[in-house]
Amino acid sequence: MKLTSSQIKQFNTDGFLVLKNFADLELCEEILAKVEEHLKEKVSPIESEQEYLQNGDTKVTVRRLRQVFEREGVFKTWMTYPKIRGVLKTLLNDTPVLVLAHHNSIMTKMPQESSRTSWHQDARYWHYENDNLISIWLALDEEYLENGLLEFIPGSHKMRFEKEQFDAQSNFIDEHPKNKELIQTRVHTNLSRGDIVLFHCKTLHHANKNTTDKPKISFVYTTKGLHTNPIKNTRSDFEEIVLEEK
Ligand SMILES: O=C(O)CCC(=O)C(=O)O
Repeated sequence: MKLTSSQIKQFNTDGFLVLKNFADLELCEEILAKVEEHLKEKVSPIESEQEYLQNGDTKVTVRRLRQVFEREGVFKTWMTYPKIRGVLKTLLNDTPVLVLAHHNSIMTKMPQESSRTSWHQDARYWHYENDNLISIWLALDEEYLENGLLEFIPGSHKMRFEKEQFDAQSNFIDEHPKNKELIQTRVHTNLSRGDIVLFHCKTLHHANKNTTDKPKISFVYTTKGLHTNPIKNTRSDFEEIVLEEK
């Protein structure tokens, strides 16, 4: 698939781009069926809500199924989807490479038990020579504000911030006077099954908790340009897969 010049401009200006009806619906359904199995058995590695909140609770509510690439053929099929390769090549201006160290995951928001994800830039814990990294978010069902849809701050991937605007976990502080006005510029687009959002690793985004009675399940993975090297001996220095155009 080829992006239009206005889509390319939109990504470069805003730091994210929504592509509606992108993924095959049958594939989404197959992914969902497998996800349900992994969630039921809490197949590791996972990130739990309790460890994320560091609240000492011994209960385990899955927040994220991690390292999913090798788990199921349909997960691999999505992460190597031929239709997306040209899109990523255009936006990265380089050959896309799958980064298995980060966002190689299924993200969940369980009713009642999910947490809010504060404003942040994904690059906060990543270690690369530059910022040419894009994540791909796939909605596996309806996503809207009440069940924890992602919201973005347009243009934030190009902004410079002071250290004091972030807390100790590198979350962009809601109540900081310098942040409040910017946060008001946030935008969202409701998503349906098969829609994707491509977002730059420095675009500020957040998501509320799920206040509905149905789980929200999404797939998220990260890619980088071939010439964007991880810093040696960091978490980012991990397995990668080159996505040649098909
Ligand atoms: O669904 C969410 O809570 C947001 C996830 C997110 O922003 C992330 O994984 O970087």
